[in-house]
Amino acid sequence: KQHQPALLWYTGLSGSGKSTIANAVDRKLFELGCHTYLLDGDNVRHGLNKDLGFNDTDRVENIRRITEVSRLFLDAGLIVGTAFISPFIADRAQARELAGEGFIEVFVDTPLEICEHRDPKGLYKKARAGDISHFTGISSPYEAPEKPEVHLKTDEMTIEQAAEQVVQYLKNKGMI
Ligand code: GGZ
Repeated sequence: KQHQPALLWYTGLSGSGKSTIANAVDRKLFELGCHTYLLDGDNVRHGLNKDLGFNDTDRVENIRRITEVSRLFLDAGLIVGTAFISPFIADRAQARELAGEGFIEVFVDTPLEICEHRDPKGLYKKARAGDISHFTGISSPYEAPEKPEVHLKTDEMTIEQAAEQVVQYLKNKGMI
């Protein structure tokens, strides 16, 4: 199937569901015959960016490298997904600028209370106790998108519905 290169830039808090939704979208796109690649903490923070932590400077560098790698995959014609908190508006704006036409900001909008209640890795608990510093939403800021292309209010929908909303956006724009 023919499709345009695109960058699905997921952003949201830790535990918001970015990776889960991005994986569900990836599966749907694969079934539609699209050529995709997903960048997330598992394949980037543990490899290319394992020298980086979570202070502001390191997060900026994390997102800068992810943006550059995404560009390479865009050059190859893929539909790229990136699932990182990417808390700063300026860094997402930079990604938007470098990616051009095909940039799609996907706001995985899960309220902090819900993320903290889920706390799958116990990180919020540790952050509240002061055992993890610079934790997004607790001791480090999250700057929500002002005009995301796709706004997923995850407390009102299933993973399946969220993924379908992203795929529908791509279809409506004639990108797939
Ligand atoms: C936020 C942290 C932190 C701190 C470790 N703040 O839920 P997770 O575990 O799997 O996802 C979080 C992930 C965030 O990495 P990103 O590369 O997406 O962040 S950013 O875009 O801001 O650079 C969380 C874990 O790493 N983690 N310490 N202090 N999340």
